[in-house]
Amino acid sequence: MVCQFIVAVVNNIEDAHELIDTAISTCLKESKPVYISISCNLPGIPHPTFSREPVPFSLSPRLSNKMGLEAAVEAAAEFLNKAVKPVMVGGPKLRVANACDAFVELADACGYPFAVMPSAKGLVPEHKPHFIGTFWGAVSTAFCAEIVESADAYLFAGPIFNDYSSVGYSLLLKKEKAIIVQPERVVISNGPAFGCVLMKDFLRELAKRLKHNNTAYENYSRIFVPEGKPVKAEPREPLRVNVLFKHIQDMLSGETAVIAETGDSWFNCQKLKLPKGCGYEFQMQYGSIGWSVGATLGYAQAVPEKRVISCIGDGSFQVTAQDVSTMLRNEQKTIIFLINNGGYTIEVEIHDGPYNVIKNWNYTGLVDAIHNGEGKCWTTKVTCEEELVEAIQTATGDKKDCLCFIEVIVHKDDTSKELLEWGSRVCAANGRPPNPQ
Ligand SMILES: Cc1ncc(C[n+]2csc(CCOP(=O)(O)OP(=O)(O)O)c2C)c(N)n1
Ligand SMILES: *[C@@H]1O[C@H](CO)[C@@H](O)[C@H](O)[C@H]1NC(C)=O
Ligand SMILES: *[C@@H]1O[C@H](CO)[C@@H](O)[C@H](O)[C@H]1NC(C)=O
Ligand SMILES: *[C@@H]1O[C@H](CO)[C@@H](O)[C@H](O)[C@H]1NC(C)=O
Ligand SMILES: [Mg+2]
Repeated sequence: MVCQFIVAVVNNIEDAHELIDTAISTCLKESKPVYISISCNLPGIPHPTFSREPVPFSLSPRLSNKMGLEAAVEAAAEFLNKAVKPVMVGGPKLRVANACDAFVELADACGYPFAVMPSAKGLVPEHKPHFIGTFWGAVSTAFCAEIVESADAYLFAGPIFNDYSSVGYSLLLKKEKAIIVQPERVVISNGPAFGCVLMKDFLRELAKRLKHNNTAYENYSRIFVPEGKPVKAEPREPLRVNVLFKHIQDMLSGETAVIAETGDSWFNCQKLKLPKGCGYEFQMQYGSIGWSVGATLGYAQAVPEKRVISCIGDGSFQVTAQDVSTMLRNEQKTIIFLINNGGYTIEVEIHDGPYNVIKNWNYTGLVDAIHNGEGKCWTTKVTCEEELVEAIQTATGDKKDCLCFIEVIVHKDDTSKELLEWGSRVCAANGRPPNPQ
């Protein structure tokens, strides 16, 4: 059992050095967060365990067990090389396993079509011809679930199957058909498991051993029909969400990054096609609303060369709105689309009740008040496509050096079709009878 993060509590100067070094090396080795708590009266005290000059620090790299790796690759190659139409699916743990590149190299080498689980969007390039979109059961990209679920073998790299990613436990997958690759473990066809095998090493070695097989991709190409376009809006017709996202799609490039908040934005942003180099972040494991405002602040600070485009629902924004203040203080030039549908629409589709309606705020008024004449900020409200187009032109033109906050007013029941389907299935799973004791 590997814990999710470690906490170092430094209460004595004597063990400070060891606790801090252990925490930092764990952070680097595991690619996981660590928390270091230090009593406030300790930092000023000199202590001989801290040398004046920094001592060079190096970490021994993690290594796969050679025999285990060989056995796992052998078994996986045998299993996949006899499959008729194999596919690959990337999961969110590709990131902590530092295996995103190895995953793509394997996909390139074997010719299998590849997809991502929703929480892995952004970890692999989408402009590759063999990329077939998001595998998310009944709410997958069109033609993706059909190809994955009908395959006779699939390799999942770093998946997390939970109620949300499995659409209320409704995926049609069979363990017998799967190779599940976790950061340090490989399980083949619900049978042999190989431990101490690093995902990155496994995928790289497997790439050398797989026969090229593009049957599933050819099948996909034969049946593929491009998706429809939103119905054209009438002049000054109230703005529809599908029209909004058509315009957001057109803003994306290698110089942008998308941050998607929990809510209907999960589904609308998931459908965006990311051009080469376009960043993408969202958070499905906990789905904590309000996450995106802080994530927007952090991303813009860490990656100043990209313009962040954030899609945030009104309900979520109310949780962490004050982070806009720090964005302005740090002169960030993010574009925030505040999608005001008057409530917790995603929750309405899971379980409706009067508590899903929230107090309406004057969101642009709030941001203007935070701005208070200090820093570069531009806000506007849009209610139709004409106003949206003008706002986007301004945000990417005259106001490209400003934080641009665009409040988009839409109907409370204007949702993606994916949310309706996903909500019904999650609702059914949430309402299932408890297991007998
Ligand atoms: C911290 C936290 N509180 C409550 C929830 C439950 N919850 C999930 S989505 C949601 C509403 C999101 O509303 P909004 O941001 O307006 O999105 P949309 O209307 O587009 O669905 C709530 C309350 C949660 N996920 N996290
Ligand atoms: C895929 O693999 C199957 C099983 O080995 C084989 O019959 C088929 O010809 C391969 N297809 C392609 C296009 O390589
Ligand atoms: C895809 O190709 C394989 C091999 O030719 C075939 O068995 C299968 O039925 C085809 N069609 C689909 C939709 O999978
Ligand atoms: C909302 O705030 C804007 C911008 O600060 C302001 O112009 C507008 O009058 C406010 N709306 C209402 C209804 O008070
Ligand atoms: Mg909302």
